[in-house]
Amino acid sequence: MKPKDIPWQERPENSSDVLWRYSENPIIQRDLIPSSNSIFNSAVVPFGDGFAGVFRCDNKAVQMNIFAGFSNDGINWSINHDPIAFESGNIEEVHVDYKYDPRVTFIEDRYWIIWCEGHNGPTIGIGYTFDFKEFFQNENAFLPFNRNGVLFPEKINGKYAMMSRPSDNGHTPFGDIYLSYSPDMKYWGEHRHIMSPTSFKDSAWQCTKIGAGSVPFLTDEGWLMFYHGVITTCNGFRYALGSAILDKNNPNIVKYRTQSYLLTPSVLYEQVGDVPNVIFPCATLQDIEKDRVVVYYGAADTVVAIAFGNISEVIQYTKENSL
Ligand code: BMA
Repeated sequence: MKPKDIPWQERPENSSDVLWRYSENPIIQRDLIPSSNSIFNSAVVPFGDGFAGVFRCDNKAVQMNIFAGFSNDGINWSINHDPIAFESGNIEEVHVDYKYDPRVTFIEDRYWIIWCEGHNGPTIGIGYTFDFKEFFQNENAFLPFNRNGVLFPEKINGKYAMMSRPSDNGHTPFGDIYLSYSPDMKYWGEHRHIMSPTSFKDSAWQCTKIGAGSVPFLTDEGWLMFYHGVITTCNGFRYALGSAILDKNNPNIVKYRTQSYLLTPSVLYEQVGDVPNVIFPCATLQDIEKDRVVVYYGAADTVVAIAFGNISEVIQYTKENSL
């Protein structure tokens, strides 16, 4: 696909941060559609002459669901007022209690949507669309409990590859990132461990649990992805963002992984909201030729924000500050 003009703003002169926030954040406010209590943890992709996305909008009864949206510039979004209605894909009957935290990955001819799906507890739901008008749902990938399903944008060694984070039925106080393969987006296996939380001593911001975040993209060093790491504080969890580079052919091999976070909740819209102190990356847009990446993240479980970086600097930082 031809790269679009992705959103961009130069790094502020007084900043030496590897990722820097957009000055007009948040780009999506909690009440962008009439029904919404909050809009956060959402995914975007290039689509047509602009961009499309799948957005987590919790309604005013605080029911979690996913909605399609569109944008010409990646910053100003219009989100459908009704949630995505899925037809049957490779499953007879679609039964879902709730849907949240979508990611979107384009492979071959279609956009795959992966989300956290309520099915006697959270697990990984799978759907696809060709046009963001009609949507089809497939069999769930895994048994409950699981979260943070992120599909790679290319088949690896001939198979679809997806990261996930086995969990519990509550606010999971543990969690490693795993990799699973599928020949057909229906049957998943060949499960491999990718990475664990760190020790408190080594890197405390990611010592409780970690989860895959944005869809990885290929660089000269391997797959670059942004993930979330969680610390348990005396006031609960705090979610920050780090980066990792995974081996191109065997992405269960972690080549580099940041000891320091790249972003931690430190501005008001990340620190204050329905759940304070959360940065939760779910997508990037990248322009490889211009060496630019934009990270889309949910802030404080309430709004959507973006941050910018130069891909080469993120790679260099990840290599030089790796655990
Ligand atoms: C996780 C998920 C995310 C949420 C985060 C912080 O368990 O539910 O959707 O952003 O907690 O509340």
